[in-house]
Amino acid sequence: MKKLTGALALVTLLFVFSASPAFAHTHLDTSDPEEGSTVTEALDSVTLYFETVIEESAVLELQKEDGTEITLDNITVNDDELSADVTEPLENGAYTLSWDIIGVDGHPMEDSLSFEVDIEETAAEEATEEDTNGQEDASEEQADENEAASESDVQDTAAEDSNSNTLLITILLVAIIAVVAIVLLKRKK
Ligand SMILES: [Cu+2]
Repeated sequence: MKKLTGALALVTLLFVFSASPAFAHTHLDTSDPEEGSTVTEALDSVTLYFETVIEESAVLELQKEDGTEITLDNITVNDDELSADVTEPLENGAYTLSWDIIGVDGHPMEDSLSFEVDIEETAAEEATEEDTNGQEDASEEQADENEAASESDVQDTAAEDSNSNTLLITILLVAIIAVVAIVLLKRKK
């Protein structure tokens, strides 16, 4: 009887560990800009990072607080990322970025986040000056951006790897505990 109870407990444990992460809805993980943040430099793109891969058919919309729709160009799905270019300069104010995606489990998920744009006028003037400095600066900036982008990709991949490692280790631990428990129960007889 004791043996049966122990075995049942182990099966339950295994089930709980294996079932929880894989079958959840796909929520937003992080974003750029983040929910509730204040953007102080010209915003030229928005990116949403989801918990899982999403389907290509994603919808992404940007709205100013007064309801004005801001045109988003080049809306792109890349595995768990949904991004778009913001081609017109954003006036200072509050914005809502909303999405309608289909997650890895086939469920549609609709949500939104808010952020504020607050760019100082001097910053805007500096940006204009930079533009007149010619193409060299622009290409340097582009190179920096590319570098930053690939660095964050590497970090994302590393984070995913460590997540799945944690899960594997957990399963392994539970399996070891199961074996030890079974051996102990057999000895007690
Ligand atoms: Cu779901």
